[in-house]
Amino acid sequence: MKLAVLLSVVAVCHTATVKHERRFPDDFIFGCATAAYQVEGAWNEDGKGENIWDYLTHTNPTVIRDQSNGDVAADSYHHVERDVEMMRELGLDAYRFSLSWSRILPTGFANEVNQAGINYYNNLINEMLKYNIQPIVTMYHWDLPQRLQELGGFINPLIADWYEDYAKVVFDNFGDRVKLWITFNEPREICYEGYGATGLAPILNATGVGTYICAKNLAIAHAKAYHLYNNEYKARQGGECGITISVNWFGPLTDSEEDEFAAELRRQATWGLYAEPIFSAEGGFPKELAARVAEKSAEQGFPWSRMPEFTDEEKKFVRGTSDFFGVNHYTAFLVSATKHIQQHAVPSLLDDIGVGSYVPPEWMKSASSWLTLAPNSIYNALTHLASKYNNPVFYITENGWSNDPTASLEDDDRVTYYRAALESVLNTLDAGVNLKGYMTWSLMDNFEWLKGYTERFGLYEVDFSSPERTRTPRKSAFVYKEILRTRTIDNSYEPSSLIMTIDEGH
Ligand code: GBE
Repeated sequence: MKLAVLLSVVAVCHTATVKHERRFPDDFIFGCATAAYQVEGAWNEDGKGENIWDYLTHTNPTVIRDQSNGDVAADSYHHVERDVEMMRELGLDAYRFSLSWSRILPTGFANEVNQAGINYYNNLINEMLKYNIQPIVTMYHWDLPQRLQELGGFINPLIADWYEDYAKVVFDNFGDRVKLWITFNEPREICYEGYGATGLAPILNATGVGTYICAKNLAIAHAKAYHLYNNEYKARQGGECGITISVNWFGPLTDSEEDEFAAELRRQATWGLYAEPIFSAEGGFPKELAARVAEKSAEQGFPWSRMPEFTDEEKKFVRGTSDFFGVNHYTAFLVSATKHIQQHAVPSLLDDIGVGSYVPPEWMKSASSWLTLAPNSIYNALTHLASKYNNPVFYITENGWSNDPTASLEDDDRVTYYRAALESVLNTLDAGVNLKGYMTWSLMDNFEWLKGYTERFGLYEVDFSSPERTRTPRKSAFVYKEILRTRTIDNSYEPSSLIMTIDEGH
């Protein structure tokens, strides 16, 4: 296999001592990402409808660590010019943002299109294009219209039709200028955290059941939007349509066969569940996981497996429906068949796989409990995906680091993280992986879901106590800018001041 050959060549080169400068290709796309609910604010302005995050934060505020919400957030709805100015300051090639479904379709359905919502995104896109910044648009980043949730959300198979109707409105209005579409951000977080646990809205906690049903319905919804684009827009608009899946790395704790299998089960349960139906040659859910859930379901007295099946027709409909593989990557975990095992609800996805996971104490810690700096984890995740799925086009659509709201603007931990991550990107490119671009999470501080404003991911700090939501670049912003400008990583680079300017040509 071509990739395997390339991988062994790289292994040899890395052991050699010649230290020549490694460059990012000129056409490699560098950007930053955000999401609608996390930055926009204006939660009920100009005709926007209520979504599940409006509903959750307003009716159940104590589930948010600081009892905050995204009512105003970074107020990006009123700061298009400043947001684009930051992109120019950094010299970004692209900016990834998401569309708020209920801002565009206040009822959730396509009976009523909110022109003010369309205007907001038109202004943003047009302002970016003035400066040659490419829009990468996520069509769904977790903010389902509340009415659709009341009708079952992703547990109702009709979600696929509702989503297709929404997709049509989106392609009709923005497809003349948007050439990179992401149908869904992170199905695992939507389905597992939202339906199978209590990590994200709608915190349904239907453990062991909700995740799997959602995963199937979401795959069909994604495929419907893909086929719609492919059949009715692509020839005219010439863009690409894909999906973004969160792929952290799960390696075995030891090299025993049991630990390797445990890691494989964990990978299947964490991202294979969403990737396999779309990117594998056979389609459908991952086999070992499906067998395990069927077995557990039978033991537990269920007359059917808690994991639904795809019919042959559905498999065919879903398979191959992504022009690229969008990867959100943050960290890694080591997986064991016998150690670090915890008790979980029965039934639940974690009980179904029954493996332990471990994070070595020497991996640098962020402000988020789940996020450490794991060595070369981008390389580990992407080379694995590339050989598993025949090296499709990849974009890293998120990668980032959190710190405390009180941390100084000199965010050396984030600088360390980004330099390590981008070294890992270079290793990945050297290995022959078809990786075309990289986006940081995030351009600016924003509403971090259940963690509210207590964890900050921005290259720009946002002052949430100022009415203007003043944005100030952190040291990491200058370092990222320098990497983009030079296309290389210089570990000794120090910004001479934290005063930002726009370079010529941006
Ligand atoms: C991405 O998710 C999201 O796309 C983005 O919206 C988000 O802001 C960004 O990452 C940073 O989180 O009790 O702390 O372990 C963990 C990445 C909740 C995956 C955090 C939800 C990581 C999924 C709960 N996780 N996130 S706990």
